[in-house]
Amino acid sequence: GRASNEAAFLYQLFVRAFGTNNFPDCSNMCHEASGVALGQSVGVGKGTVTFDDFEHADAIFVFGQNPGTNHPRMLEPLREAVKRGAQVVAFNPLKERGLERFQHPQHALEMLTNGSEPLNTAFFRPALGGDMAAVRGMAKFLLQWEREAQAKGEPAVFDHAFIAEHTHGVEAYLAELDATAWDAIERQSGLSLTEIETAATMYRRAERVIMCWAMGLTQHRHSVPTLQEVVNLQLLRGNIGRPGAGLCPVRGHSNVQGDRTMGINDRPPAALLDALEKRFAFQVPRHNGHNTVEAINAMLEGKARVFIGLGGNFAQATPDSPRTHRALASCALTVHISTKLNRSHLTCGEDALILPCLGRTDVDRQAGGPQAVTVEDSFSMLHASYGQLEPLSTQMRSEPAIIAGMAKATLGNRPVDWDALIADYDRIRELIADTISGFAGFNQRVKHPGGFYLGNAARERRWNTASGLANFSAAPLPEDLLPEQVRRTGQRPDLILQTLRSHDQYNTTIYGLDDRYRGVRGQREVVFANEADIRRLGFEPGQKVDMVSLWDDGVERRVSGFTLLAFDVPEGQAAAYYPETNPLVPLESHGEGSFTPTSKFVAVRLENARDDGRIF
Ligand SMILES: Nc1nc2c(c(=O)[nH]1)N[C@H]1C(S)=C(S)[C@@H](COP(=O)(O)OP(=O)(O)OC[C@H]3O[C@@H](n4cnc5c(=O)[nH]c(N)nc54)[C@H](O)[C@@H]3O)O[C@H]1N2
Ligand SMILES: Nc1nc2c(c(=O)[nH]1)N[C@H]1C(S)=C(S)[C@@H](COP(=O)(O)OP(=O)(O)OC[C@H]3O[C@@H](n4cnc5c(=O)[nH]c(N)nc54)[C@H](O)[C@@H]3O)O[C@H]1N2
Ligand SMILES: [Mo]
Repeated sequence: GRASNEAAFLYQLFVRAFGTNNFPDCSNMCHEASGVALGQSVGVGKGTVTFDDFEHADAIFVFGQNPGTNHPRMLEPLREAVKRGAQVVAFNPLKERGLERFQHPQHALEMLTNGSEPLNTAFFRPALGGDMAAVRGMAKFLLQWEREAQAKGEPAVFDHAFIAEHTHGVEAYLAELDATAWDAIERQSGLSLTEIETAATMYRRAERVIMCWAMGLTQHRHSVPTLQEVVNLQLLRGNIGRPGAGLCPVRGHSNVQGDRTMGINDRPPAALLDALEKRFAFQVPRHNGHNTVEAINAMLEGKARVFIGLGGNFAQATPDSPRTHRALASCALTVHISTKLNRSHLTCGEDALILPCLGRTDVDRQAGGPQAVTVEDSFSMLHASYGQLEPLSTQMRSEPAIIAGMAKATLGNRPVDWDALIADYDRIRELIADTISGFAGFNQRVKHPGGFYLGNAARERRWNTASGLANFSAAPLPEDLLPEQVRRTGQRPDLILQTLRSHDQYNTTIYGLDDRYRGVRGQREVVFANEADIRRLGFEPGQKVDMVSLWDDGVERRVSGFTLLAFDVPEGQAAAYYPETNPLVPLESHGEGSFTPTSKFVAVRLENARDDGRIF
């Protein structure tokens, strides 16, 4: 997720020339559902807004995201929005500090800007996985109001011109809204109909709405239909492809989006493969490759014998940790190209290499002089940067140089002269310009101060979908949020656990043991739970417990010695930190159509802590 565009492009060229599309990637565990859902619904798997849109929005909805810790630069635009009277509406079971702050503005003025309305912010606390039902409920209210408006001859609630000109499938969707019962919506969302009506009112009265989301929406079994429901709601009022309105999946790693654009994709689009084949003299593999979950299975089954990690901490970030460690250890060769030592380096195949590489901030000197690399941000802006720091060692190489070296040793000077590309990265960017859509004139355009905008067809209301239109999706709500594999065991979970980040970590890199906004000091092996639940289950706050997850395969998945913290968590839910809780997530528990591990929905049982400490 952090590899530059240049490194990513060379990597996919090397791997495809070798003959596979096996690109398990951090986006498989992150925003994959966003890519799949938006691709089907609006024809581009990326956000449709730019930074400027935040200044023009009348309402910004923030679903399943903790910006105070994970996207602190977003707080300022949100604050500014509240200040000028726009609405900021959060959906999050936890009252995350960065979001809650908007509920209690420090200046009385901020509270009064929205005319006679006392508050222009709201906080809704859904059940884990309950957002699809909540958004469906909002759409159902809009439909009711639309019908009432029609009956009374009042102005329409829907944007009929937009729906007629730009969308497909509205009738089926409205029929699905009618078919969805209010009590199912209430039960599954974990919200009252009054709360959903309030949210729908806030949505309706805003002329321009941005919908933001992060892992709270993407790491569920039904994440793809959940995100498509968010799109449905936006389509009803034409909130895509207008200034101040649109869709905003808030990303993780600095170049996770660019890496995908460059072709790090286990399900590559045919257009990309065609372009590669046309430009380079080799037959590209056309079969799908392995995503993260499939890659772990392939290693376990002995079908994949070599693991190469371009960054990341595969052993820790992935689900079902003991199994994943076994998968890596069964390889003939494991290779890690890394800026920092991590746990994955100790999970070795028969042969194991650690190749330390330069970071983005290090000066990268090649035969043609110091080199710049480029990244793409969440708003599809392309930027170039030169490293400024002297590398720690003269023996470290850049990511592109390491990849080119491996490629040359494996394939010889095929399909390109690898050394020549490394001498001057402009030559890599020329190949990108030749093969990746939207990159014509890359070398010239990226010299522009501030970079350049890659463009986004959906933002211009051009829909690269099969129907040529923006598609309403008429998926039913899941019958039950609890997966079949848990129901089959006949056991009721004590709690539904979500795994999340503390303030002192960046994914698997733990900087400290504090979580300042949640008031945790000096510890990470904790479970946040509602005090009523803690007592109902026969425990006391502060007591240590084991968590065992429920699944139907007879495998015991357990973490030990976690301290119960009484916290403001909705009843029935719990939260604990990732990656320590990854042993609890079954490899088979993943999103339908996205394969993303269900890190935000793990059915668990609590037991008295075993005194043998951690088993893993
Ligand atoms: N400091 C720091 N910054 C980071 C990272 C980091 O580790 N540390 N990681 C980066 C990466 S790769 C990513 S992907 C992003 C992640 O950014 P986030 O998605 O903000 O990260 P999480 O900690 O997983 O938080 C998920 C949030 O969703 C809420 N949530 C969980 N389940 C549900 C649900 O079912 N419905 C709703 N509505 N909400 C739910 C949780 O309460 C929590 O607030 O952050 C990036 N930025
Ligand atoms: N249970 C649970 N599991 C999750 C999640 C969750 O919320 N819950 N979140 C998921 C998400 S959103 C993500 S994105 C993944 C993250 O999964 P990963 O991307 O695998 O994890 P990171 O901890 O970000 O990887 C950090 C390592 O990358 C290397 N590195 C850092 N910068 C560079 C660089 O510039 N170049 C190179 N070559 N190496 C570098 C360093 O060696 C560092 O140790 O985890 C996923 N796993
Ligand atoms: Mo991520």
